[in-house]
Amino acid sequence: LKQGWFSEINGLWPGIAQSLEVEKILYEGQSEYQHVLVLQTKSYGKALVLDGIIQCTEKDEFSYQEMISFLPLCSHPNPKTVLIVGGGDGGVAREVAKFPGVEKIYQVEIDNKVVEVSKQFLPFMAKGFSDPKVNLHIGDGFEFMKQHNNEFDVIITDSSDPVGPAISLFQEPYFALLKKALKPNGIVCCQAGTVWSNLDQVQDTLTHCKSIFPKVAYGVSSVPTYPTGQIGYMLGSLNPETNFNEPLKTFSEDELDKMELRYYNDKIHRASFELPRFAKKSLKL
Ligand code: AAT
Repeated sequence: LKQGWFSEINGLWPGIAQSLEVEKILYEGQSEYQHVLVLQTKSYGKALVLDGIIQCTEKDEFSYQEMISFLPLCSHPNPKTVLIVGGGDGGVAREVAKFPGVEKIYQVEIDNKVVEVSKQFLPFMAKGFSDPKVNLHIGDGFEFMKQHNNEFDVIITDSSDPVGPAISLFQEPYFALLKKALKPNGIVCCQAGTVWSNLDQVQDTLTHCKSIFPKVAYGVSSVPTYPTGQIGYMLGSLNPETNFNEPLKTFSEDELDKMELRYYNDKIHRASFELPRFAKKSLKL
């Protein structure tokens, strides 16, 4: 930490780094898989950092966790069984548990240390784990997927960026395994990087997804503490009739308030798939 600032310096986004002023280091340690850091920041609350990359901050995590959950859930006619890959902080489990009709939530996270540290320092997200619908399994998402067939309506890959333990979750064999693990007409949604810093990566993920799923879409939402202030979501459906642009499930203002949604609504859902011209052209969407 240079003069009390954390900078997210990484080869995935060369020459540019987000910085957060740090008031206190709450936790620092090395797990079996990665370096784990929890910071008390000056303006964004608590922050979870893995291998030097910001995973979430208290102030803006809801944008990512709500969108990666509600974009696929609202695009599926009746999601009952959901799998989350990654998401060791518990934030996505917290969001999926809110969705009416979801009966069972399975989660596979590789690093138990992330779960423990989140339970201790980030309870506003880790509370997701205490929902009785959630069954957490510690293990590698890629290996887990090999053992499951025809089981899930929706699979959400809330994974770290394609370095370290998450590399396999961005390659084509993973998308083939996702298809196998889904029930008929199942839907997937994966963290997919942004068009400003990682257009090539988004293009690759899109190509993999397209080769497996008859219907795909790529949406974005704004998350100030992710590189370039946004994050993308790659969606795939086994049902060629799926129209990701038009949510099948919409909620009233009252329902959104009760579910404590602070980012997502049906208008944001539709808008998230509207891409700037340069991105639309290079992704051929
Ligand atoms: N919800 C917060 C955002 C994350 S967390 C990503 C999680 O994926 C981490 O807990 C990490 O331990 C887990 N993970 C990484 N690889 C695997 C794997 N192979 N199997 C299961 N879990 C895995 C994502 C932040 C995105 C950052 C954008 N720059």
